[in-house]
Amino acid sequence: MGKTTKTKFQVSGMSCNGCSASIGRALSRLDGIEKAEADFQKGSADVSYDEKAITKEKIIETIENLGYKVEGES
Ligand SMILES: [Cu+2]
Repeated sequence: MGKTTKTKFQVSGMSCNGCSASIGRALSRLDGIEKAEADFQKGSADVSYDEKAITKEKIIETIENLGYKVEGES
């Protein structure tokens, strides 16, 4: 087991709870994701993941493949 990294991604393009739920669902399905929660009002997605099992690039790609845009992280 690697250590858990927690990143908050700034995501634009979410307009309702359905959007944030679909991001959370898609990320949760990936190996290496421990927890993924998006919030459309804040325009953010909090993701806890194992850096050895999944890359940040893969997380960003997954969000963007759904049609949203990752603007940054904090
Ligand atoms: Cu929506």
